[in-house]
Amino acid sequence: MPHREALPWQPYPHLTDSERVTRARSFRDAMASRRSCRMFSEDPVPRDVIEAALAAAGSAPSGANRQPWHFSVVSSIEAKCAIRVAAEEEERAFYNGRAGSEWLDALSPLGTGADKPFLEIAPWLIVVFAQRRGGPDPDNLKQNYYVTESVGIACGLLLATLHQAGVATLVHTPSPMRFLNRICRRPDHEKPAMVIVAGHPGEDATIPAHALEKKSLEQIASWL
Ligand code: IYR
Repeated sequence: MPHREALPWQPYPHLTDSERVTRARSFRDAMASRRSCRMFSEDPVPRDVIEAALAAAGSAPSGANRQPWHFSVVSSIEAKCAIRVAAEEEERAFYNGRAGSEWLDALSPLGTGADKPFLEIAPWLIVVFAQRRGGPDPDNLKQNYYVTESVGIACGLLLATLHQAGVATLVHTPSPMRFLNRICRRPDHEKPAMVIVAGHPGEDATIPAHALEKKSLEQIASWL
């Protein structure tokens, strides 16, 4: 029989509806000020901040509670440099044609290109791996479920926590990114999902105006 003990629901702190609205709006406003940062400084961010953000990510709901994620936290200059070199090689192929013109047109308002100095400059790179299979016995790994969705939710919580802590982030997705398994020494059944770059913005940091164009509530939601 599976382990199926049930514990009483632990009530959330009591709030009035008006307090709920206030708190929801305040979190909305905090998150609305998050911007993707592409120019970082070398200024350090305490490891305790990263640990707390990873713990928040690890609290995410996941398919069958399998928690199908692994976070390789990179701060050594050697590993950051190896990631930069390998990522830029893929990005050069991407921007020199592999992406296709429609994709490159979509990216042009962001002003991105193949050079990724931030991969070496920012103090932390969190390489997120999605575990297609997992479990306690490495010789008998079990299928995981809704892996992409679960990892996406965990990464959202990670980004939200870092933003709350006043740390700038970028979701970086070199394509293809299998080289990350080699550098981070992760097994083949783990698929790299994204690199979350974390640090403080550089003095030269800018935001593409395009990034401020957010869809309205009417555009993103319908009520039935
Ligand atoms: N991986 C590339 C391209 C890129 C793709 C998307 I979709 C973006 O939103 C941003 C960039 C890069 O990092 O430049």
